[in-house]
Amino acid sequence: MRTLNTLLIISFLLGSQLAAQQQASPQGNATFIETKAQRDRRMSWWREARFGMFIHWGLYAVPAGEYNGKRSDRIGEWIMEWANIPRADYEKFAGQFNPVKFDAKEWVRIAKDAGMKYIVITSKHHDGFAMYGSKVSKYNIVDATPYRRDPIRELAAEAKKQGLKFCFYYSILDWHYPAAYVDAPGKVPTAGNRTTKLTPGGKEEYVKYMKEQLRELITKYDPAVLWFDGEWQDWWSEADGQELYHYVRTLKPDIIINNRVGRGRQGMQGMSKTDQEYAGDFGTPEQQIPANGLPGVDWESCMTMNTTWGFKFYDDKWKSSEVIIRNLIDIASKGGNYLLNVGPTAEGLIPAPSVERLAAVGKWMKLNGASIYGTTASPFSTQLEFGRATSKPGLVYLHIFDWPTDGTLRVPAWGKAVTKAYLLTTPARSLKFNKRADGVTLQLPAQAVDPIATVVVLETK
Ligand code: H79
Repeated sequence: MRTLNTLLIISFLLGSQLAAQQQASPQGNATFIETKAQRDRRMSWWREARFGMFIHWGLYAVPAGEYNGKRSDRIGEWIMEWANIPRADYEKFAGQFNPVKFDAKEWVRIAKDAGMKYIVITSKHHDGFAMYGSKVSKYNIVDATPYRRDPIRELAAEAKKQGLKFCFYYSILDWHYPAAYVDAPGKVPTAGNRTTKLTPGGKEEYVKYMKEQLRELITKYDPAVLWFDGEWQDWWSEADGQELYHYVRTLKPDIIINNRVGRGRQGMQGMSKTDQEYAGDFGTPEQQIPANGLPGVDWESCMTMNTTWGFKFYDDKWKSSEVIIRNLIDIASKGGNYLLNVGPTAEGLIPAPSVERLAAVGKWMKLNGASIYGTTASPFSTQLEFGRATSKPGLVYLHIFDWPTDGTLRVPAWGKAVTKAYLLTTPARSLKFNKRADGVTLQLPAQAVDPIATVVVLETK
C-alpha cells in the first residue's frame, strides 16, 4: 500500500481529482484510487474493532470429519478433497443439512458477549455451496436442503440489530462449478483438490457467476467486509483480482476487501508482497501471528480454537482460554486484528467448548477492553519480557503475562515521560513508579489481579 499512498499523495498535490474514482494504476489495471484520508476513514471501524468472529459453516458440517468410516487430521471443510468425494456424492449432504437449532440471536449474542465487533461468515466455501438464498445457483441452502430457509438473512439482520458489523467469506476456488475439474493422480475429476482447472471458456463463465453471486451478497445483505480465499489457482491472476476488487468497491464503495482477492499474499504468513502494488486492503496471516509488529500495515490473523475451521465432531484439541486471550493481546500489541473461528454443527449449534472459551474472553474483555479496542501497536522497540503493550494517544497499556516475583516491574524507556500509573481495573489507586535512566520501575501488588493478563495503564506527557 505504501507505493499507492505515495502515488496518491503526489496525485493529490498535483490537484487531480482522484477522490474515490477509478483510475488506471501504473500497471494498467483498474484499481480504486483514494486519498490517505479517505482510506483511513474507510478502515476506521475495522482498525478500532480489533476482534471478530469467523464462522465456517457449510455442508461439510454434515460428515463432520468422517466419510465412509474414515477420519483425518486434515481440516473439516476440506473433506471433499481429502476423502476424494465426487461432486454427485458430496451434493447428497445437502439433503441431510437441516440446522433447525440455528438461532441467529444466540450466535450474535455469543460473539458480542465475547467482545467481538464483527462477524465474517462463509457465504460459499471451496465446496461451492451457497449458504444463502442464491438466485444464480440452485446449489444453495434454500433450494437444496430440507431447511429451506436463509440463515444468512437472519444473521445479517441480527448482527445489525446488536451493533456488530456483518461480513462475508467467499471462495474463488469452487469444487462444484461445472466448468471446474481436477486433474491430479488418484483424484476423482469432480472431487475437491488444492487446485482445479477450468474447461476452455469456463473461466469467463465462472467469473461472471462469481460476480453475480457477489452482487447478490452485497445488495441483499450489505456486508462490511469481503473476505476472499482460494485465490492461489493457476487460472486466477493479479489482474483478475484487481478487476474483482474494483467490481466489489463499485457496488459498495466503503467495503473492505482482504488481500486474497488477488495474488499478492505470501503463503500462510499472509502479508502482501511488496515488489509491486497488489489488490486488497489488509494482510491475512492464517493460523499464525507475525513475530513482530508491522507498522503502517493493516492485517488480521485468522485462527481456529481447535485444529479445524469447519466442524469435526472428534477434534478435541482445544486451545485454552489463556492462550486465546493472550493471542488477542499479542495481535493487538502488533497492530493487528484477531479473527477467531467457530465451526457450527449441521444442527446449527456453536460447539460448547467454543462457547465456553468465548465467554472467558468476554469476561476478560469486559474489564480490559479499553486496552484492546481502538489501540495501536506497542511503542517499545523490542518485545517486553513480562508481556505485551498497546497504545493510545497519551496512554500505554501494559499487559502483564509474567508477574514479577519481587513486585517490581521494569519497563524499558520508549521516549515518553510517565506521569501516572494505575491498574486498569482500579484507576483511582495510583501505583508508585520511579524514573530511571533506562526506563521506569513500577511497584505492583504482590499478586497478579488476573493471572492471564493484568493490565497497567501508564499516562504520558
Ligand atoms: O477457510 C479456511 C481454510 O479452509 C482455508 N483458509 C481458511 C481461512 C485454507 N486453509 N488451508 N488451506 C486453505 C490450504 C491452502 C494451502 C495452500 Fe498455499 C495453498 C498451500 C499452497 C497453496 C497458501 C496459499 C499458502 C500458499 C499459497
